[in-house]
Amino acid sequence: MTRRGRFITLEGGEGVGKTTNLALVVDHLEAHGIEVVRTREPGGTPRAEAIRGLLLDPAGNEPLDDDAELLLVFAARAQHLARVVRPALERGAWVVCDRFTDATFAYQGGGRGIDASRIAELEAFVQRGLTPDLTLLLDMPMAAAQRRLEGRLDHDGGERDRFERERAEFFEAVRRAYLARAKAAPDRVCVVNADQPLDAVQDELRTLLDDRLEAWS
Ligand code: T5A
Repeated sequence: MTRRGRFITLEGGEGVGKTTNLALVVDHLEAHGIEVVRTREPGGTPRAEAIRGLLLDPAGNEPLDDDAELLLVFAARAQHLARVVRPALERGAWVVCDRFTDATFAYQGGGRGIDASRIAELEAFVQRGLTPDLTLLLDMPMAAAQRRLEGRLDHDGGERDRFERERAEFFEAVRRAYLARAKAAPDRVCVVNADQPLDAVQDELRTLLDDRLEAWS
């Protein structure tokens, strides 16, 4: 019987370096001969990416209701789990995902103030017990992450999305909620200091991955 693959997620606030470091995680696992599916949330399938568009689009004069935002996040997740994550894990591939449900507890819970018990109900309904095996939480002070984000936006010429337009208090609440999640699940969530040169962040990530690979072998 094929052994189920491992499910690894990267988390953190805006601009902490998730996308940059996702590539390192994927490369490191592939160098160990592991088949890896790289994906992201919200998104990961054409329909889930369409929902991502609704969530991130700052345009329009109709504000998005917080409950509608929460349900859209989980609608995208249900589609992503059904079409990408579960099939990959079942055939023995590992899945490395840029954000997952910790982001919902951080953004919709911490940021928007939705009760965690309500989020947990949807988590149970949509995920039916599937949770990440390992979560790498990139953590750094919000102001420094904002400077990085501005650097990237200047470089790419992009516009801030609907979340990136939030105020500082929103991002502080997101960070607190992430750190609370890490404290509550220390075996699953590893906090990585993202406020250091990229080489140092990546050394830390490689060490964490090697520890897990050894523990899981
Ligand atoms: N969301 C998502 C919810 O509200 N609920 C949910 O349940 C989920 C799943 C998705 C949005 O959706 C919300 C949260 C988000 O707002 P996203 O694109 O996944 O959006 O998230 P962002 O944080 O916006 O992604 P970014 O691409 O902006 O940030 P990253 O990926 O954290 O950062 P990255 O890798 O692009 O790096 C930013 C810049 O910093 C540099 C990079 O080169 C880049 O220029 N950098 C460093 N510079 C110096 N030192 C280092 N160590 C560096 N690491 C990276």
